[in-house]
Amino acid sequence: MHIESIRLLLVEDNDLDAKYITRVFARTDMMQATIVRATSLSDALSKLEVASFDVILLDLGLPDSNGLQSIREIRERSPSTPIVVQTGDDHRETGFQAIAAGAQDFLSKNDLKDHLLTRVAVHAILRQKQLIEVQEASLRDSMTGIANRRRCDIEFQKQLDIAARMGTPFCVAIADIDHFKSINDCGGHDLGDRVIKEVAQVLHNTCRAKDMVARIGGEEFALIFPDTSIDELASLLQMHRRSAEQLEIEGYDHNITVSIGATYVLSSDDNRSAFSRADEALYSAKDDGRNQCKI
Ligand code: GH3
Ligand code: MG
Ligand code: MG
Ligand code: MG
Ligand code: MG
Repeated sequence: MHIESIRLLLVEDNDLDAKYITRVFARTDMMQATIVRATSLSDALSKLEVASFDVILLDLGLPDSNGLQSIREIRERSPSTPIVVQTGDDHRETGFQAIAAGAQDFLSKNDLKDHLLTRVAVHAILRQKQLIEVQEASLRDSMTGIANRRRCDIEFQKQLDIAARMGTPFCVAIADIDHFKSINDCGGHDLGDRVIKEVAQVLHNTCRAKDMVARIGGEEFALIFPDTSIDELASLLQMHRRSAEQLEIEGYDHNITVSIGATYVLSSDDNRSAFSRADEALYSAKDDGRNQCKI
């Protein structure tokens, strides 16, 4: 069974309550909770300053703050960490006021025994998922859905390290759609966008599992070929070039072609030097008439 691991900030001034809650989490095998306890609002705020948590379990009666003010101050410091409030009595009214003030959920003292674990876990896990989604979106090109430049930079560095460590060969390339301006001129920006999406998809489908294609500019794509020798490279490039050439775009009767420039990555290279060599090769492919690959 996969055990979720969560980080909980327990804001509770009462030692007995804190001990009870800590014990409930220690006894479950449903999740692995790392609990950091704060005994006052100011303590909680300074802990939030230096660490991040998946969820905050907040007692509303604290020595330096009472009631909803604690929620507002925590929200200001940490706008998106979920807060589960413990209401001192089972008054729903306090709970709903807490939610209006910025909390996600509330538990009364009477609820703790049955619901503490699940409610805290649900909020923590949803938060973790949300963070993963945000992170993934930040590495994806929103128009085409493939990797973006940032993801490409990260992947390049990762593959450079692997190549250095394992002594494996490593190549990169840049593909650029030929005469793209005339596609835009002929069918408008919408057609242009459609072509970019189709080319992105076809390059993506042509990649082997270990390869990566990223959109790094308007109609420019970077390709990363890990563990690939210069001999293998030429045929991979041709496969990519042909896959674009074979595309059929509805409402556009001309061939779509790409030019590709590629290079072998040296251990002394960085991102910039490797891709600028690929770019030089790309220029030379354009100069020689386009729809071709150069190394
Ligand atoms: P070449 O064969 O030399 O590459 O010629 P080209 O016409 O493709 O020239 P270039 O690469 O300079 O043209 C890129 C054009 O792509 C310029 C810009 O107007 C257009 N463009 C950039 N981003 C987008 C986009 O997201 N959507 C559309 N439709 N057009 C874009
Ligand atoms: Mg309490
Ligand atoms: Mg208290
Ligand atoms: Mg172009
Ligand atoms: Mg271009």
